[in-house]
Amino acid sequence: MSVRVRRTALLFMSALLGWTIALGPPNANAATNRAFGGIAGINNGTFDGGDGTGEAAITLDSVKLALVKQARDASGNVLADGADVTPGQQIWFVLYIDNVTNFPAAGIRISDVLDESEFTYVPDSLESATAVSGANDATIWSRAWSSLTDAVGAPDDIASITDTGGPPDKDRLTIGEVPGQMNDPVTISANTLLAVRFRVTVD
Ligand SMILES: [Ca+2]
Ligand SMILES: [Ca+2]
Repeated sequence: MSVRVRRTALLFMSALLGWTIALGPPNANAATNRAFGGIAGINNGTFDGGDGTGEAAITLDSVKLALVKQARDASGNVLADGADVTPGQQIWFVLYIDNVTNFPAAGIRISDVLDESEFTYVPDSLESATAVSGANDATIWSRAWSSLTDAVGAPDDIASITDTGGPPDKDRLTIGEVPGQMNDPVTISANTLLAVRFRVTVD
């Protein structure tokens, strides 16, 4: 058991390091853009008041959205970090992003590499669901999940999983328009949580 616990904990850590998440326009930190312009043909850098004393400024506020990854048992119970799992057992991995803002988050891209020394992907187990922002673990699990194809497709949906080497099973999950494995673009509506899940067998 102790060996398994340690290996699982290491996997979580390596998986965390391996993730990349890229967001569209909302990912920039707050910034102020100043427009240069003038009144009556005088480029004095002001639009405010029309008297030449103001300053045209637009402040863009944004937040960084966190990617959460959970391991869950067959019933959807979240497994604690380093929880014991047994060879042959099937578990779920759930990835979700909660867009807590009042604006859509466009250009979401996620890449997640499965550690094939620990887990084997269960074919055709990719699914997605949405929930209201702030939904708890049980609510997320209870949502209506829609099947996604493993294939990259034309692209045909927002996610895919491919075999990049090692064992002949699929090991690289991408969500959104990830270069080299392009899926449909992903935009998460305001105040909405997007979750993707897939099943694996513990090696
Ligand atoms: Ca697909
Ligand atoms: Ca593989």
